[in-house]
Amino acid sequence: MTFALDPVRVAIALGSNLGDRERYLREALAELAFSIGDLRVSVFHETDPVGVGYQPRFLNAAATGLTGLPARILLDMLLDVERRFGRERPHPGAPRTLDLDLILYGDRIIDEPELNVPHPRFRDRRFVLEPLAEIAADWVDPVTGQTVGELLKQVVAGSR
Ligand code: PH2
Ligand code: MG
Ligand code: MG
Repeated sequence: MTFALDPVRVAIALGSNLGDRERYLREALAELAFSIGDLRVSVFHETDPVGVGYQPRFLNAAATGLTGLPARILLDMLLDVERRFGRERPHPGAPRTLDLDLILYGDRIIDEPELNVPHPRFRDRRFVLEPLAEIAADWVDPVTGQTVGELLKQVVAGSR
């Protein structure tokens, strides 16, 4: 058991805007359940694409749960699931069958190549905060000290 750590609560954002979006999200959640226990899942939100030009609408969701995987191994697992669901990366921001972003890893702050947790842009993204607040409104962002619920309120206020 080289990699078994004390379980850490993690938050993952899911998105899809290509193909059978709902099926990709549902089946991705089933994959996550192999490595993440006590999985809690938001409802699926249909959202307008943000910052990627004209594209199909997204289906977004959030999930939280407990895992013994180190952050790097968890990230590799997420990327592997994306690939197995047909994710291609022709250019940054391209439409995707499945995007799985590691948003929070306990109260840890990680700044490593390809591994930045909390996710550096999640505080500005209503499509992440709205589903996440359904299941983890009280989670405190270790960088700002604000809860997910507070971050959502700010984003909503800013977008009016
Ligand atoms: N993901 C992006 C960029 N823009 N917009 C929405 N609505 N949903 C997303 O998941 C999303 C996005 C980059 O990962
Ligand atoms: Mg993303
Ligand atoms: Mg991603």
